[in-house]
Amino acid sequence: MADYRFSFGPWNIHEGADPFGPPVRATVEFGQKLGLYRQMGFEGVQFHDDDAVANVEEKSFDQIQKEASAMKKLLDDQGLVAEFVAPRLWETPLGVDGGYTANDPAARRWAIERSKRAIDIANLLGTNLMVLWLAREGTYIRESKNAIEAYHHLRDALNQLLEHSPQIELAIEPKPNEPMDQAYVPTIGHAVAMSYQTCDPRRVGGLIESAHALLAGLDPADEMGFALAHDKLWSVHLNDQNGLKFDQDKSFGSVNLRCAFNQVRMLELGGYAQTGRFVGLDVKAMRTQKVEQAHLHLQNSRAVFLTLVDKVRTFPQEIQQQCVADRNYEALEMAVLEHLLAK
Ligand code: GLO
Ligand code: MG
Repeated sequence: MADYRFSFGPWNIHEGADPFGPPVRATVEFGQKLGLYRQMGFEGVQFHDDDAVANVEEKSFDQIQKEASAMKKLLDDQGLVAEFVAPRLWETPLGVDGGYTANDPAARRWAIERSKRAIDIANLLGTNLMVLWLAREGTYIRESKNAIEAYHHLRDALNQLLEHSPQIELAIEPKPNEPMDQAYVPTIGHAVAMSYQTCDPRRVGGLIESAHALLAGLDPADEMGFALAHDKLWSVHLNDQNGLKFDQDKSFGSVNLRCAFNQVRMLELGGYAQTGRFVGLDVKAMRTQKVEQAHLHLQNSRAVFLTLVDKVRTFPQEIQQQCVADRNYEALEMAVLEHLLAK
């Protein structure tokens, strides 16, 4: 049976700042973070464009090429690979009203140009995957944009990115809110529908984050099932979320083990490990954590995932089939709970 491959991004080991307080931990240098990957059983590095090339907007193409190639060498030396590159469109002042869906045409042009550079970086890092978390594509008040036009702008942007590089694959990471009041493309259903509107639907898919699905009031396992049914689950950001509040990025399984079990079950049913795609963990350490232990949440999330793989594989098939045949879902539920509770 194929092994799962794990990934995370450098932002998943952070200094503990939140909207109400400054950093509380020293910065772990990038090189030190890279050293932790293999040690903790991770092989894939997720990048924002400016994680790979700092201040990317100020650099010439030559400079970008030089720095991205140097990053590729760093990865090679550590036996790591880049899983994806994501354009970080949400920090630049020009993107204050969104990028691809901004009302200002200059902002839309900027977003597309920056994303093309991110694709170039992905090519140089040796990955075909670009993730689009559409952070500021949406509205604070509905009257500020025309959603019909916005979705058309988004389709046009996706087309331009697909045309920029023949091998790039775009995985949209849906999220229903935060930082926006209402985000465009809030669910994987929206992302898949968007893919079919583009010039090359085979190269547009999705990344599902557990917390984002929960914030939309949806079950992450069923969101994954929808994407898998369309052959469009190209990455996951596993984590957990305690109710409808800010995006918490809690450790995988830490709030709802059964929900985590079902996400793993879905990946198993979909043969995800065999695709060679990564299990990404988009988790954050609590603000209270000391710097020396500010990576435990990643290690713990991976360990919970692997334990749940074992739980899925050892769930007695005959009981499951018998209960389904008898339509005895009460018995099935008890069997699941006993299996999860057993040592
Ligand atoms: C925020 C997102 C964010 C993205 C990352 C990659 O809610 O989950 O962490 O996954 O920027 O694009
Ligand atoms: Mg994410």
